[in-house]
Amino acid sequence: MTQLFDLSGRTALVTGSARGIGFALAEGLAAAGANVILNGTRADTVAEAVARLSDKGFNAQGRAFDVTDESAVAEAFAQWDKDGVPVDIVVNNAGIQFRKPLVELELSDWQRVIDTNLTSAFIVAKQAARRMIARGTGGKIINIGSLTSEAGRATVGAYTAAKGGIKMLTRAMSAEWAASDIQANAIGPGYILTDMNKPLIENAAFDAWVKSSNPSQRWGKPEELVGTAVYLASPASSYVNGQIIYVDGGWLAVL
Ligand code: GCO
Repeated sequence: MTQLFDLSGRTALVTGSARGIGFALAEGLAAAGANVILNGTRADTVAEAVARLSDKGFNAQGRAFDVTDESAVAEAFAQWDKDGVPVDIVVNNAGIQFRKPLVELELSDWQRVIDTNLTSAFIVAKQAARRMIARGTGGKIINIGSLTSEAGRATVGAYTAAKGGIKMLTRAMSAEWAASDIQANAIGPGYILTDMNKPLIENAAFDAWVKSSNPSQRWGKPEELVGTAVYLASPASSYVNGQIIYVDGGWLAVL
């Protein structure tokens, strides 16, 4: 039974994994046996995160690159080709938040959010899927969505558009890649205790809203996303495609 969730011998790339949800997912996949590749924009924070996992005995390496830069992503995959590192699992986690009403939002800020939260998932998964298809050994794509993949929240319009796109891009990936035994799915986190959400956590009214809006009556923890990520990264989900699994305390399930 444990083989179902065993990731031994597989390599997982987690984008935006120097901290927060990405780091928690990388650690969880490593604990399930995967070799993990951490990513972020800064070499120093990526190296620190790799050291944290290596100190725990996990097989971790890192590469700092901008996931919105197609040539940098292609270069990273070319290096892994040279190193004989087959990326079997991709977690498209990299994301930023920018809170401003749409009528005040600069196009440049809109574009930055769309590029980081949506376009990067296309850029990275394209490079990975090309190799998975060529190898003929299948693969796993796990895109990180959001409650805003389903519902809008005022002042996060670009993020909402990107995360809605993540849900549909996941389905598009399934349409094209499932026949190559690549399962593309998504995780939709609820409100999670992360640095990105610090301004919200510290806002008493917002904190009260989060607690009153989901039946679990609390914020989620990054590590509470790990089980779903291991499931979607493992043989246990070999016939699951195009799904988004909400890990949100029940928020979207109740009125
Ligand atoms: C916000 C938050 C949300 C959460 C998460 C909810 O400003 O509303 O940043 O976007 O991070 O995406 O699922």
